[in-house]
Amino acid sequence: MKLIAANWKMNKTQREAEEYVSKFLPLVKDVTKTEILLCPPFTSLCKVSQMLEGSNVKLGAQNCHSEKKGAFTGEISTVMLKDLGVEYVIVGHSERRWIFGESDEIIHKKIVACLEEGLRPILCVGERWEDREAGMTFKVIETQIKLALSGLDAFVSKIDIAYEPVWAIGTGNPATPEDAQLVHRFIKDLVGPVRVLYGGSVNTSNAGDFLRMPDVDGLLVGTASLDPESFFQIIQASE
Ligand code: G2H
Repeated sequence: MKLIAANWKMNKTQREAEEYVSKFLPLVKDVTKTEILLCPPFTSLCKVSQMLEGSNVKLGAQNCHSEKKGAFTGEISTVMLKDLGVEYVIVGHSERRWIFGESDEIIHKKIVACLEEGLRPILCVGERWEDREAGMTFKVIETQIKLALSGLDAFVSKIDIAYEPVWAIGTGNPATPEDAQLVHRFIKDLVGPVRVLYGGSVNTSNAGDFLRMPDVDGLLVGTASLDPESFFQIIQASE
């Protein structure tokens, strides 16, 4: 089944999240062929989790720490996320890699922590513009995946991968569906049968074009997921 995921990033107060979910759930109630995921900020997880109970929409977190508990001020563990009803965790988003300095080693540990807790990681990978210009796209993707999934071959069915070219994120300048298709195929040839989502400036106009590609198994949507009507339209493109 295709997965259409909303990454709200650092947006929406608890009240705004509540308003969103109240509008969103009636819109998507008849969606049956697509898995729907909302990833609000940590501060709204509890409220959104309560509202999603018994619905066809799943809950995800945008990050986690790799340890289960302890002296890690400001961090949130997979145990805590599981306790809130979280099922998915976005791991290694390029904003975590490039703004917060997350290494492939840290990302690997987070993936292991998710799997240990029965949470489904969405591993994000993607090249920067300079990598693409240097013809390094596939090499960068391969390195990121090999390091993140080192020793985890047996768990590939419990992981999703999101291809998010860094230059396409929040820029209004998406990859072409054909470029995405090439990278998605490469990822599957490398990893085996894995669900691969595309992310990076997905909107209501281009979602269908991505989803028509044979190896695009879903979308990770940022900006266009902040409005419930727009996100619903993107989901409809997958139905
Ligand atoms: C990529 C994406 C969501 P946007 O980061 O993960 O954001 O759709 O705003 O480019």
